[in-house]
Amino acid sequence: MVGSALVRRLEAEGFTNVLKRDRSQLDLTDESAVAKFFADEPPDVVVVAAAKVGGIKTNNEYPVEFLLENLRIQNNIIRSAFEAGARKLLFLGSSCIYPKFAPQPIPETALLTGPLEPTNEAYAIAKIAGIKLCQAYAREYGATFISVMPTNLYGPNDSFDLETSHVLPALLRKAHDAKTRNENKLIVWGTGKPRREFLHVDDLASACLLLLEKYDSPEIVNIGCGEDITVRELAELICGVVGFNGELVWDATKPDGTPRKLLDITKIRALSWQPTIPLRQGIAQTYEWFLANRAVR
Ligand code: GFB
Repeated sequence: MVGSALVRRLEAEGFTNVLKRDRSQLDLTDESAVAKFFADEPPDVVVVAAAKVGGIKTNNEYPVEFLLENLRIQNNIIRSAFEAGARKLLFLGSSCIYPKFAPQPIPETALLTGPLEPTNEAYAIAKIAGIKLCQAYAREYGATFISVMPTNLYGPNDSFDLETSHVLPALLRKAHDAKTRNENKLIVWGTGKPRREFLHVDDLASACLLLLEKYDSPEIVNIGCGEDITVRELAELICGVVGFNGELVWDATKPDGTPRKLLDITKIRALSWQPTIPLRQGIAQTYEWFLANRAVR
């Protein structure tokens, strides 16, 4: 989702020299394959958008895979980028790197000030290792390797798998399925009380391009929209967009996760960036994409 949004944005800006490989062409967990790719076609700028990602359930159930795959992917890319002489690298982290009970909105300085949320600790630890590796290359070798921390993202090319996806695409699909099957109930995980901040992936892409042009510090930068809503409010918003009028049923056997993770975006705003896609509009656009590309009719 993030990689394709970046490519869309770069191509819209007129770049014709974007090097991309999909999973079938290059296995990023394969150290020698990644080293060969970078040696054969040394890039000027590198964005580490690839990662094993997923929602609360799969993060919680597969900590080994989230740790190992993410460490392998990011270590291989960051190291090979440096060896190949890349001028700049941007590493994508996540808002889950911050402590479970961080002050809200969460400033970048909250990193490593308290215990993590257990449901995504493995993923968070891998992402923190990625940030630290970029900062280590900057300190030890003077590399311009920067890191950004996006809030919960959504948009075209997201995963809509009901078991492994994040809340927004999962609820879009559940509401769509319930509507098309004429069901009157929609099951939502947890209590509906946790608060989450959602950013359209095209807004993330514009922030990344700006930082690639204007920001060289190894200090991390948050990227969010500055507002959060409860999971219940999100579910109601999605039902409105999809046109599902049934009842929400809460499944308390599923975890809530962290109570709140609203990012402090003072730093990126100071660089004259701001999000442009309001949540309702972004959900409507993502639903259209889902209907055209993923929905089973
Ligand atoms: O988006 P989500 O899976 O992950 O869940 P996190 C957010 C909230 O939505 C939780 C609730 O309180 C879920 O219980 N929820 C309600 C649902 N219904 C559903 C549903 O059908 N599917 C899903 N997935 N959730 C993730 C981390 O945390 O955030 C990742 O696990 C990553 O590591 C990502 O950092 C940004 O927001 O809790």
